[in-house]
Amino acid sequence: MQQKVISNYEAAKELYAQHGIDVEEVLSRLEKIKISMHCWQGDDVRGFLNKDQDLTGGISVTGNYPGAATTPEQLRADLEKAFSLIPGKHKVNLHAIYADTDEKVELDQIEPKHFQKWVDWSKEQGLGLDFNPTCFSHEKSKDGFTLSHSDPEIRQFWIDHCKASRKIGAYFGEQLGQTCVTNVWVPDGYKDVPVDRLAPRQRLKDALDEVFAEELNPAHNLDAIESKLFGLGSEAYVVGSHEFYMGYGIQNNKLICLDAGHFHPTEVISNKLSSLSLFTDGILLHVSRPMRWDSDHVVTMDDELIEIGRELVRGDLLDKTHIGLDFFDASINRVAAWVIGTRNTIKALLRGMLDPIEALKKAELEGDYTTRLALTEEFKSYPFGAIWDFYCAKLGVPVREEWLADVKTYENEVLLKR
Ligand code: RNT
Ligand code: ZN
Repeated sequence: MQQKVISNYEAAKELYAQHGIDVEEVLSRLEKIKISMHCWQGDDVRGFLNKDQDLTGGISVTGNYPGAATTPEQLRADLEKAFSLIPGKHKVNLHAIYADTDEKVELDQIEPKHFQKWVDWSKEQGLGLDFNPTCFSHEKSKDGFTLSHSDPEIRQFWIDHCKASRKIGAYFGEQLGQTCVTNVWVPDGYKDVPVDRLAPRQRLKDALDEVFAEELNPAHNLDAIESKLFGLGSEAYVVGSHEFYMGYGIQNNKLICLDAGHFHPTEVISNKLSSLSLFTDGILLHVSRPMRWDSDHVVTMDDELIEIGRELVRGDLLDKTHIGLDFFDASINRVAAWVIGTRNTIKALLRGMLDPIEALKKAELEGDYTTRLALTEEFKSYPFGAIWDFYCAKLGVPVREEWLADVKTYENEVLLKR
């Protein structure tokens, strides 16, 4: 390890120790946290099952940066490259359309065997897997409705797809010895103001009851449900709103997924974690970055990411929170997008752990808001970067922007040749 990285670390460690922060303990805690990296940044949410279908469901990927993965082998190679630049051991989040099979299989017929290559690879790489049914980009979802569709046949198709997905999740969990989170998100909604807001929600509720009817071993699979405020083409009404899923999740013991991009512009998920934690056994996060109409920009170290990190640490919520990422940007190198978003998310957790939490809580309890603000602000320029650099070096990944050269080489040698 570079001498400079070590000496900067030692100096920073001492500064933090003066506030009672045990940096070594922090780093060993950080190392245990797994981030679920979403496979779909690697190929613009295309997948391999219905390749010629357009991306639908009210989400959109813009940009035409070269090098997108077009085969499972390419996607896995890109994921490996990204993971080699990110400290720690993590998970990959798959969607059903990423099945790796030569069979022409319909979504309601998918089975664990169609994902065996992903399982074998994950074992070999020491990774966990999470899963999602894909209720979009399909002939049967083209009018914007799936689980809440008014046509019972179409509804049944999506119910069967979600049921099949949970079984695949359970298989992942059992095979890899770590719980898989299977997250249900459906795009269902109306472009314009509906007459009947209730009936689709009633249908969604009933459909979910069917999807979740079979008990699965929670050590293998945990179910999550994800709400949204609006999508492209569902501006006026989304069936699966936040209230809908919050109610459903609490009543039925499901993980509630909070996507950072799925709320009103000034509404933040960091302020929801504490409340939800009091009423649920677990939470799933889709760490993302909303911008105007888009909910899925690459995660940067913005105020909200810092606040999410703080909340998870301060509320002691890391054990009950599953941290996933959700963004897709096709205007930059896709491997870099993963590396930037994932490193930032881990770094935000580190920053949260390096705050003088006890002193801040004490000041707040005593009504000393001056100290609270002063300490908070001073700590923003404490040398967390030196701790981060050491952590990266210790776990054998590039320090600071060194990783970029590696991505550029990969781009020239692999991505641009596709
Ligand atoms: C869409 C949801 C959902 C998707 C992925 C691809 O708004 O956030 O999580 O982004 O399932
Ligand atoms: Zn999401």
